[in-house]
Parts: sequence; C-alpha cells; structure tokens
Amino acid sequence: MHRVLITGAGGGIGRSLRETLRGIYPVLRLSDRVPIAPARDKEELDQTDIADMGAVEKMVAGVDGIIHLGGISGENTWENILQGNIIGLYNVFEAARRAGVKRIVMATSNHAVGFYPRSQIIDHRVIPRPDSRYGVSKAFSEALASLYADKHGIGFLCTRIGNFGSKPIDSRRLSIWISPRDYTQLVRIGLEHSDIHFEIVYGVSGNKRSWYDNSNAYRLGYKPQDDSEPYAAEILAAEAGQAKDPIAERYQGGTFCAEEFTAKTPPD
Ligand code: 15L
Repeated sequence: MHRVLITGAGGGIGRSLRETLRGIYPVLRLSDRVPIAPARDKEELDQTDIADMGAVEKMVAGVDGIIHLGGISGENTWENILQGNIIGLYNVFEAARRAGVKRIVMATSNHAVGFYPRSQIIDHRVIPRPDSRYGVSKAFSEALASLYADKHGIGFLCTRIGNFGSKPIDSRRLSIWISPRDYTQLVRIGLEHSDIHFEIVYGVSGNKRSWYDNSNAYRLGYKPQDDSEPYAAEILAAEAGQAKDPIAERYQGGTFCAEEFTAKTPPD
C-alpha cells in the first residue's frame, strides 16, 4: 500500500485515523465533502461529494487502498441516505474498480443488524436485520462489496462498527464500543492481510459484555487491546433509576429501533 485514501476524513473516525495511520503508509489522501485541516507532509487533500461520479473518479485516481468512511453516518431522510450511502457508495466502488484499486475497508455498522435482540449473540454470518434507513444502506454496502469482490476481485473488509470513541458513553455502548487503537488495528488488517476476498467483522473492542461472536476478526489476526469493562460500574451507576424505552432496551440497535416504531408487538 503506497497511497491510501480515507473518505469522510473530516469526521470523528477519519480525523482519528489520520493521526494513527500517519507514517504507516507513504501517502494518505484525505477526502471529505467539506474542507478539512490543511495538508501536512505526506498528505494529499481532496474535496469531493461522492454523489458526483466525475469527482469520485478523480478522488480515487492513483490510490492502492481505500478506507471508506464517507456518506451519512446515522439515521436521516431517504433522500440523503440515497445520495450519500447508495449512489455515493456505488460511485466509490465503481470508480475504484475502474481505477484498479485492490482493497477497500468499508465502514458498515451495527445498525445493519440492529434488530437482533440483546439476548442473542450474533456472528458475521447472520442475515441483516437493519433497524433504520441508515441500517438498510449499510446492509446494501455489504451486498455491493460482496458483488465487487466476487465479480471484480476487489478485496473487502466490511467492519460493522459499534461505537467509536475514546471511551464508552452509555450502557448500550459497553457492548459495542471500539477504541481508536483497536479500530486502527482492524483497518490495517483490512489493507495489509495477504488473503482477503470478502469478509465481515465486528468493529468492536474485546468487550466482556459484547453481543457479537467476532471470531472472524480473530481468525484474521485481530487482537483487541481494549475492553469497556473498566468503565462499566460508573456508567451503570449513573444510569440506575433512569426511565428507559423498552424497544430501545430490547434490541442491539437501541434507539435506532425505537425511533418511528409502529408495530403492535415487538419482533422476536
Ligand atoms: C453508528 O453507526 C453511527 O455512525 C454512530 O454515530 C453511532 O450512532 C453508532 O452507530 C452507535 O450505534 O452507537
């Protein structure tokens, strides 16, 4: 990997990877829809709306690998999801194919499978159960990645990210938190592992309270260094006695499941 492109480089995960991958690859190309902090040595800046195919073709020219974080990162209107996460995503994968890119690390999300109950441990083989339009777009991203792997030979690591941050922020995130250094490790596996065709892994730290069987990540060499457990007592004490939405509490996707929920009975 000589030149690695990060899309969505101005967002929280992008800004963090900009630092943790600095010096790991000879050139980082940093792209976002909005202006980002000025380029330093060994960095290239790009401003692209990924819904614009012409701009996307320029964005991917000359890159060896892509970390695709761009697009909409939470629930939104269908029109915005369509532009950013369906059309924009297609443009990135298709332009990558035309440019001969060999590897893509994709930021998919726990919300592609958010309607699995918290009582169930799920692995990378379960069928999608999206909890939102956003979650549907992430399930679409995994399907499109599978197509571009099988038909065009691009290697994909789809990372179903839980919640990225320096520490878990609430009780739900104790099960799905990922630290910056653990996510950096997963991204590097995605770009550098010698044998990746199409893989789904959970982008979570080694959390004791995890809802995921992340054996596929471990098979690829992932050794998480962090666990949310040291934060658990304080978070649980702070939430004790708080009123909670029963739908949000029942499912892994939390409030993404509860928003706009109109079914008479909660699904199994
Ligand atoms: C996501 O997929 C979002 O990108 C992030 O903002 C959080 O909402 C996260 O999921 C989560 O479930 O906590």
